[in-house]
Amino acid sequence: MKRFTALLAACATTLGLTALTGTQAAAGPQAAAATGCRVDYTVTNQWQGGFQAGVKVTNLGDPVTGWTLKFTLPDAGQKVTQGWNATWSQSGSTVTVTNSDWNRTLATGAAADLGFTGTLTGANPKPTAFTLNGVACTGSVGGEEPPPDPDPGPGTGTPVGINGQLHVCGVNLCNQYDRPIQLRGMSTHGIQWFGKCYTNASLDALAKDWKSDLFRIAMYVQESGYETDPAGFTSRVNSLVDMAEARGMYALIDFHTLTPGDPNYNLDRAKTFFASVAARNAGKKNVIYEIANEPNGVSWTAIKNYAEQVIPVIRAADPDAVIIVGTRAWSSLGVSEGSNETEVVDNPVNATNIMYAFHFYAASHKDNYRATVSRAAAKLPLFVTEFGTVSATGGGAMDRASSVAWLDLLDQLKISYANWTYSDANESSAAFKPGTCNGGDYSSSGVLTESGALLKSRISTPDTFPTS
Ligand code: IDC
Repeated sequence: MKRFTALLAACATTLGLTALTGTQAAAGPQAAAATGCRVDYTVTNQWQGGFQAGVKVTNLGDPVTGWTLKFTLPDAGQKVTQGWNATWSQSGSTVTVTNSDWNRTLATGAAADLGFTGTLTGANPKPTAFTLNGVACTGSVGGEEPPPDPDPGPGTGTPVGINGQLHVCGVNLCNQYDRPIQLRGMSTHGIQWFGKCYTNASLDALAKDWKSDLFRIAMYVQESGYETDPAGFTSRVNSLVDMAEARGMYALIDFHTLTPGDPNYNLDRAKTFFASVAARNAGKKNVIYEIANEPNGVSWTAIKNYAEQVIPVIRAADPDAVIIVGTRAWSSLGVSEGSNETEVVDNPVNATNIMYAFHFYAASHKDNYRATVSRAAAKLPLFVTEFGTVSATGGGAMDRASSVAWLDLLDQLKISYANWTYSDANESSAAFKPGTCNGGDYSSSGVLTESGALLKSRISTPDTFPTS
């Protein structure tokens, strides 16, 4: 897998990142507006019958407000199936991409990071004839910074470099030295809505400034998610796994079922999705699978039955990865529907190397939930794959006292966690202020919300991963 990644990276360098032409400012007595643009085109992934590409368009002229990018796909078999961060359409071989509201203004030197997945019949020639607002993009390539070397290996300072392939040992998550560890990190918001927040710059900030161990990829199944474009979402998840790997972070692939609450509604989709991502990522050490975000209004028996059908599909392709099973009542171990952990303790999922999810929202879920976790942690391997510092709606005031009590408890029990959300959603659970993802600054304290500041201060303290 390492070799394969290296090959892909090599292809991206030679085939992608293509200089596509610049245009100069018009000179003359009546100086017209300066125009010009550059496009960096990168094939980020390719598979039988399809591919994914990044299109970064940089405005080299005067600032523009409202823009249209056009280009030509040279192979008749290339069809855009899903595009993001703009509105995409195709007519014949011409693709037209129009700004989203949030990126309509491009200052001089500013870039819009776009991307799409496409179908393919044969070769994958790069597009030609890029224009921005009708002007050919002939700007020279500035040269993208290459991503860090993937999978730096044991001994290097990243979380994956130190801990390697994880496994469950007793009620703990253990590293390659068979010692218990705690991973601390952040969850995306729904990637169908907040794709713009997950760029090289934001992932660099997460790995370097936040020193995050973990990046949870929340792939909603409904609400304009996976069910609308299985191939496109699968490929986006895979790209995000690679971006986490390149920075030495664990990637938690979250099959974000929510409504309807019975995961069996999505059983066939789950089998298809996990067969694909498990086969594709089997050789990686940084992948953890979360098979159902929050079952609700459904019995533990039904959830267990779902798990016992999905887990073997993952194991067939990726035998050694840790798998996390959602629990009853929005992954509250049943508490939010009047039950408790005993239903799981008495009737565990019939599989090994698995953990159980526990979720909480600190302003809504307090002492009785903490008591449940304290009890259950002695009997079940728990992983807090999602929690908020606010109310269960994702909004309302942050409850600092309850959040700190929770985080102290998780640290003490070495329970891993991911916080909802690493995004700039207009809700108090988001770590960034609204609008942050329209720019490139994910590092200064001014872009953080109250919740983001608390989480960054907790996550960025040194890890104590045992190495022998
Ligand atoms: C919320 C989002 C919100 C979105 C809503 C419905 O913050 O923007 O409109 O989902 O999709 C969960 C879920 C998670 C929720 C979150 C906050 O796993 O999807 O996100 N929450 O309500 N469980 C408890 C709380």
